[in-house]
Amino acid sequence: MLIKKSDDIPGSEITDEKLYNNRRKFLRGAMLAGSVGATGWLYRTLNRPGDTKPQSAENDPAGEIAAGEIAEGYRTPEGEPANTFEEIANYNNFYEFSTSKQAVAVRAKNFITRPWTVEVSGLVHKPKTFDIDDLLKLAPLEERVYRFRCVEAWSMVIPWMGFPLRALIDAVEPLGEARYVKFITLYDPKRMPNQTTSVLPWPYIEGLRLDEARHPLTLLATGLYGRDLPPQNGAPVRLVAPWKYGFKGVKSIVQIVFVRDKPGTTWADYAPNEYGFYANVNPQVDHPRWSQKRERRIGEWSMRKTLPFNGYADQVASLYSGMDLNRQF
Ligand SMILES: Nc1nc2c(c(=O)[nH]1)N[C@H]1C(S)=C(S)[C@@H](COP(=O)(O)O)O[C@H]1N2
Ligand SMILES: [Mo]
Repeated sequence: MLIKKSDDIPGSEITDEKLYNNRRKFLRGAMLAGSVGATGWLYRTLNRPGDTKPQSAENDPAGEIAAGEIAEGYRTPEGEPANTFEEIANYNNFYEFSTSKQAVAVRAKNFITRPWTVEVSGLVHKPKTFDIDDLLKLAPLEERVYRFRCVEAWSMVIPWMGFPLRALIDAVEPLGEARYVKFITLYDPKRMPNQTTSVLPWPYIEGLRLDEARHPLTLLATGLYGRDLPPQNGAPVRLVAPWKYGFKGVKSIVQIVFVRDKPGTTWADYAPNEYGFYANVNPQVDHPRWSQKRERRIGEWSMRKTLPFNGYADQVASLYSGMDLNRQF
């Protein structure tokens, strides 16, 4: 993982609240209109142009409006406008397609995500293989605007669509011995071309402690900006735990397994001196090769201060009482 330092030029900030509320109104309107044409118009109207050749929402093959509600308490944070669709969909980490963030969208463009199943197994009373469209019916889709902080010290604000992972956990009824949840990405080198290389061990695996997985902030995300996830962002379903570094947010999940012991996870096993299992955002603990005190918000020039737990400390710090947070990346 590389890092680029940006110059310390103060950036002009867009008034978030007003802009977001407008977006929200437009989003509602577009959902009512319910047509791809209206959606294209929505993104042309609201989004700042991207700086590289952007994939626009308009030519996104999955260009459908997903149903959505904005849950109270999940608005864009003060002074932090949501990143544009173009930014979110054209600057990606998804090593199965490319290690170049700007190349992922192009390489993933024709990644087919229907049909798709997610097998949920392990220490549960009701193991089940869900068809993706049944999985989507487990709970109403909500829009959650979350900060997203990559361990490489860049960040975004992303309006996800999805539902709390807890709804799935409740549906399969974990056994008392289940203490961790393991999430596995698709392994199919024909469809994920970089899996023919050994840049990482495949498949990509991540995990959460069961209480983290049940936390109300933890999402299974199936969309962003009110539409299906683009392939490069982890279609058709990926994990989002906004207080953790981005690599915990495993993409294109095909298997979820409830286990007794802490599972091995891709980055923590690959470079244990650099990445940990917990990976809670912590400005006090530098990465061995760079500082984690500040971050570059994509679309801005000056660096922002990184917040403990990425700004979600009030909601999640109690999960870690008694743990030495400075020993968990
Ligand atoms: N399967 C898989 N999931 C993954 C990754 C990956 O390479 N493969 N990269 C992770 C990293 S490092 C980050 S920062 C986020 C990036 O998500 P985004 O491209 O939607 O912003 O996905 C995470 N999930
Ligand atoms: Mo990342």
